[in-house]
Amino acid sequence: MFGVTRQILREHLVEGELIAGTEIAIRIDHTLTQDATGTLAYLQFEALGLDHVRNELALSYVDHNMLQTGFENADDHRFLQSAAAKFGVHYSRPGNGICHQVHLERFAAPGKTLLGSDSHTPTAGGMGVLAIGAGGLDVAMAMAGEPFTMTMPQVVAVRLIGGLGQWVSAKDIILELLRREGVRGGRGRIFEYTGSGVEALSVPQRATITNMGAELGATTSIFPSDGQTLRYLKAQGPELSWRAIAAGTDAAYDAEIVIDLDALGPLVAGPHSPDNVITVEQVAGTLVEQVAIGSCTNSSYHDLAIAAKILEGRTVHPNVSLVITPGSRQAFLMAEREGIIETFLRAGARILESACGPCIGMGQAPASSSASLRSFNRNFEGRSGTPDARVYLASPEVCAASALAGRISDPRDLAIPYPVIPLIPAEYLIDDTQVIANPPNPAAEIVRGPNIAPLPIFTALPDRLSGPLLLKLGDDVSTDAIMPAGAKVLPLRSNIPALAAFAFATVDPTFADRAKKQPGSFIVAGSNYGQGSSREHAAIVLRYLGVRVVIAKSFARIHAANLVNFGILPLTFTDPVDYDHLTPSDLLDMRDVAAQLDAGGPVRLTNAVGGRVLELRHDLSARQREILRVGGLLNHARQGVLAAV
Ligand code: MIC
Ligand code: SF4
Repeated sequence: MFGVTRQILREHLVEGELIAGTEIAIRIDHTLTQDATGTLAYLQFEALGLDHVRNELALSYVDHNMLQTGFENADDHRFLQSAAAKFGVHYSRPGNGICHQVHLERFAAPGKTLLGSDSHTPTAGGMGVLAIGAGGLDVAMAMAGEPFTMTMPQVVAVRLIGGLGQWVSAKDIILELLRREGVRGGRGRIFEYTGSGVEALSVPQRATITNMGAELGATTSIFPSDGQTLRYLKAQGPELSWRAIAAGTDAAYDAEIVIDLDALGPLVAGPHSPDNVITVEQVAGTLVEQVAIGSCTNSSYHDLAIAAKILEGRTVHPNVSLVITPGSRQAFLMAEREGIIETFLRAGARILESACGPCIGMGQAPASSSASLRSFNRNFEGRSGTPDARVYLASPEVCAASALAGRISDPRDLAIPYPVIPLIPAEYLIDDTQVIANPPNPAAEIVRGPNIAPLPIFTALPDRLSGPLLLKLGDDVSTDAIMPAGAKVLPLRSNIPALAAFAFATVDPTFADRAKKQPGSFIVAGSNYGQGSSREHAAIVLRYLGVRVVIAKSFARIHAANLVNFGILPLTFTDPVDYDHLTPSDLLDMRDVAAQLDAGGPVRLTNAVGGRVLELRHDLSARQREILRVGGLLNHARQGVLAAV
């Protein structure tokens, strides 16, 4: 018998063998897009020339671009709604909730594969779904019925033993894993949760853990489908389908990590990385001016209920702005029905709509150089919208306790008994009216406003790449640094020429101009380049600005795939010393590009300044080399596989 991961992969395997490190292709059942990545995904789907989606269930959620300070976001929503109506995609309307939360509640089904154009797609792993984040173009290909290709990861068993104590939550389990493994610890790995400690965890708790597996850089994270899954699905409505998926007792894994839940206490991730994890005691007393409860990590009905219980009958500290974002309309409606919203309001909280909101810098940027404590999953520098804000991440319990005190506080010090709230209610409130289930309608018109710019056309890879080294970066550069989001930039996601002006804006405001003037340029980075978001914009804009090669010590999985998809060559150092020798004034030259890549050996580049020869590596498959050769996946798909359709 196999583990849960391998069972689902075997059922969906189209090509290859389940041997870690080799290329496999799997059939994708469900797809998910959100608006900030969805506009490009549907433009790309349209460019493939198909009139309807081919996969079992395709969903388009609107949750990121919700501040409508100009026409742009409203135009995007209209475009998405009309594209969904044409292609036969379910459309979850703005206000219905964060994609991962709504998906878990209403559409996730154990044993399915899900590909989503958002890095937190693995949230559905809490329900026994093999759920993977990818760039929008990969999702467009899955909607076209194409299998998804990836390198088979190692499967790591995370054995949970014991049980969570009072005031300790699922967030603390994943923060503990981040503390141990770091933001690079999940690269090339899938985390499969096993052990007796799994049984007591509800589906929403499991989803908090699989959601933040993205911060480890993992391909995905998954729980078995068991009695807890059945309970959750029953509470979500009788029509939802359940099947048991358990790991065999003799299931083999590539590695094992054991976490003793009894030994855990409340944890906090400090600025500016989700793996900068310390105990709440270590950071208690830090003044906070903002506390935010929400995001796809911790905004379930239970998360809201427990925070409300802590706040009940009290008022938040006068120096704290407490903002609450219920993860979905379902959670919002239930919180309203049960008086939870009233408790929040009476405590002085500000209630936002069900959307990503502050998590992606769409409003609620904290005050200058202040600290914000959030139940979210990412705290990269500047992501909140305030460059010098310090963002801490913790459970809803720690957040609520801290909002009362005005300082980061240990909820165990609250002079109240631990609130007894069922982990899931007997019945969730079901109302699917805000999801439009579209049958395909090829005659429908796609509506485009001026913000929907045509896709840039990319040319084939030349046989000689030479150009300046434009930027030298350090380790763990996130896609938030490459292509910032936030209220000003996010509305331009469907307009690559306009968006490109903001590439690396917070790192080097001169970058976009310099790049445009010097096409054929190179970028150099340290380890884990491109961690975080799945936004393919971080690759497209660079390609649009003329960047042809990124040389890094290592790459984050989704971003490396996105670079290839848009015709940028990702190379890695064989000798890390070469990284130290490169400087931003260098001129790099690579000859016989295709032949060098095909040869499989070291890839040689000359630095025209000083004449040093660099020996680099690539781990591109034959398919990826072909994609690069023709200038990207869209060109490849149009010329090849889909041409016959
Ligand atoms: C994020 O959390 O960074 C986002 C915004 O959800 C992204 C997607 C995007 O950039 O649109 C993600 O995680 O993939
Ligand atoms: Fe939205 Fe934040 Fe979740 Fe990304 S991490 S999907 S921005 S709530």
